[in-house]
Amino acid sequence: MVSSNTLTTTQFRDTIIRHLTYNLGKDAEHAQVQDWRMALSLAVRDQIVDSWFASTRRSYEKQAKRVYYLSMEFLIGRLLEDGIVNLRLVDQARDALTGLGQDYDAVLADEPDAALGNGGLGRLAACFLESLSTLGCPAYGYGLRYEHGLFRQSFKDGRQIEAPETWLLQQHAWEFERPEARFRLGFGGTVEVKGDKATWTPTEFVDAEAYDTPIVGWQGRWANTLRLWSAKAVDPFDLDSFNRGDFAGAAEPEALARTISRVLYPDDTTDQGKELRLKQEYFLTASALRDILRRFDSEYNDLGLLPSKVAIQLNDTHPAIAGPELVRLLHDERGLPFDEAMTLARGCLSYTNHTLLPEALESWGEGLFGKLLPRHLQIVDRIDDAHAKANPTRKVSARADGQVKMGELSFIMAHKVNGVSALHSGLMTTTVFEELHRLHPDRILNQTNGVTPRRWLLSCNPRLSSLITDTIGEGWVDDLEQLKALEPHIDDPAWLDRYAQAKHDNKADLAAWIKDTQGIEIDPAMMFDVQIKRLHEYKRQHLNILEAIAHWQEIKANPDADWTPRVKIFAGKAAPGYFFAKDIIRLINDVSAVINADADTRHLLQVVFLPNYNVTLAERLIPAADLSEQISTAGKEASGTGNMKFALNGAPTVGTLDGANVEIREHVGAENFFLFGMTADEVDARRAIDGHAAKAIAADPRLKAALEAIETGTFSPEEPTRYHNIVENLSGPDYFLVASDFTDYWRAQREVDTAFADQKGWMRMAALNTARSGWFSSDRTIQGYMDDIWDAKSLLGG
Ligand code: 26Q
Repeated sequence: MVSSNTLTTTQFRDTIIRHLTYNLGKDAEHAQVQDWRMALSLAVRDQIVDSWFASTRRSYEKQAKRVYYLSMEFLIGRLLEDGIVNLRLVDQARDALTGLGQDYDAVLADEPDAALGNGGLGRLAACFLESLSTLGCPAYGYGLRYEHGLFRQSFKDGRQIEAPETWLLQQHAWEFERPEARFRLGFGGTVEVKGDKATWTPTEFVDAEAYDTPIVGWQGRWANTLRLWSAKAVDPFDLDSFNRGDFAGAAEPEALARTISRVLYPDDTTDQGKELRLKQEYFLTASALRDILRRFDSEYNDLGLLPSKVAIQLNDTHPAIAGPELVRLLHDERGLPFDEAMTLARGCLSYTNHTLLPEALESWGEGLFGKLLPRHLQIVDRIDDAHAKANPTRKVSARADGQVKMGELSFIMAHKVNGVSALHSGLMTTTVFEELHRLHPDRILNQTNGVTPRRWLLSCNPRLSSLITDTIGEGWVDDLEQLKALEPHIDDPAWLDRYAQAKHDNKADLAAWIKDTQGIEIDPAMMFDVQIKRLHEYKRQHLNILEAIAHWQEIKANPDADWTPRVKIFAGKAAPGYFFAKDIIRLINDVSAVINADADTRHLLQVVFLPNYNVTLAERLIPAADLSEQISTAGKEASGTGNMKFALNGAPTVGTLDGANVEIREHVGAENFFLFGMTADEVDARRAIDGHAAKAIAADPRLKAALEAIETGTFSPEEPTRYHNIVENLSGPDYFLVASDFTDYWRAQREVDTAFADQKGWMRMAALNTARSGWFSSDRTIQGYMDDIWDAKSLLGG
């Protein structure tokens, strides 16, 4: 086991009791599970605070360059276990709580997920914060303190139902409110320009108040701050209305102001053009920039030093208004010449692109943009003019066709622009940013995503972690490439048995949990085939369920053949307005009901859709997975990060050559990865073929029969037409080429069956996936950003 902190169990228990008594006002006799959870959290937090202060002090002493990570999303999940694991307090915390008569695991499980993000981009930001602290890089995360995170998902008759997420119902143990850190922000109004001097007079104001959460790195050596902004009314209520007896009216300004940080936009691509969203983006960005300049001013009095002291990373274009806003602060408010302001801003800013999907590239109508941010619209034009002057051959601009294009704006205002996998970064140079790349060939670079091994192996998979540490020591926890040292052990049958035992026990735990929560019984000996991610046509959950249907039909036709038993596990949310994605969820649930009820086949094939996918559910599923489904249409998934978590935890991939799958396959070896499907180049050629879907269906009787089963109501007998829309789409336009990739997917899945039937061979493959996934640590990714983009240094050691 990983060794532990020097704090004794007794000391720790006393601290818990002290918090329970004096901070929560509860006596141990009457304390409920949430009281114990709060007391434990505060006791853990105590241990973080000293390191947090020390880190801040050291950053000032060293006059270090700081990194500011601006993101509309931080998909944190739970923090308690993370803190306990990173501070190496696992034994003390468990013993202390047990000694107090409490169930340690139940106390940890009481913490709600902080679901302040939609999916990959938000979870990446959370992994990055943890790695920044582990590496001792001085950094702040800046985001919004949404009152409601991503909606809670349940199913009614197979259909997705959304309910608000209320993670703040109980007090949030980790944050410190900072009433003194408050900025007033304006919207709307008019601009008066006199020569080079512009004065913006907004008409609407709102205050931003900071809440700080310390983020501790491995072994508590360093802790950075996640600073989330909450919107507050300038005046708590309207006294005039109140005095007139209009109590609702009196409360209105307050309610209106607070809408800005009320709820996370539950869409990860398409929900665009909404005024409130632009307000949220400006609110985050403007508050962060004021805070950054305030901190800079407290240390330096030469704005020329900005790029050497401040690195600002834009997590996608959502905070792209940082470009014009920083120029405005430096030029309008601090009086620097415009060109100099622009140069300094660009020296600080860099931008990460997370998608090439055209519908996900943000743009704002100039009417709306100019109404809310009139001065910024003028500055966007001046940025375009300056860029045009410097690059007379250019054809692109940030403002075009009545729109402000946030991708172009971010590119022009950043000194570095990165993609998130090798394939994706390459595609950036040939597709959306082709023209800008020609003008600035040194600006685009790649930083392949990674995941934090503390959460995604050490903490979520204690059985495998213990085996690894027993075998090679604990150095892997912050140097994940050390997993390579496992390779020689994989040939030792006794070692491989232990590896298999860990996987089996994880599967048995998951099966028991599924039985408890869903009432569905699954046998841990079956293959656990898992696809968990947001619902999206390009991610092709419908390809997976079509294969399940075809597989079921084949088993029914040949019940005595040598089938490899498998359970297909799905989880994921659909954006509330994405009706096609919601239909796919319902179809999977309908198929699940029919197939699981079939006594002839259910020992060979089952389908389970688990509701309310979130970080905590991922932590439960990934260690128990045998097979990782990464089956997006090639060229569409920028990177993926779930794919890395599965490989690390010993689930080989069935996947396309898309995003980071390409690099995973290179690292784990082609023989340990089940490849299928068209490449990104082939995809475009295939789409150009007239009737490509119909041709694919005509050529594959299994696909044809599966679609017919859906179309004739096999899974919706009470409403046979329910899925006509899906069938029509897949037989007609089929933009994401489900039909065209089906036959090869089927082939790959049968190869998976054969491989899994040889359990020794399979476990070898699984263990090789673990041993060779070290490169996918977010520590490696962050070191890459520090070296190639931020020019930031670790302050650990020395
Ligand atoms: C935009 C405008 C209005 C409302 C919402 C949005 C919005 C919100 C979230 C647009 C996109 C997102 C999220 C995108 C995302 O999660 N992308 C994923 O990023 C991961 C981390 O780099 C990659 O691994 C995934 O491949 C990519 O899909």
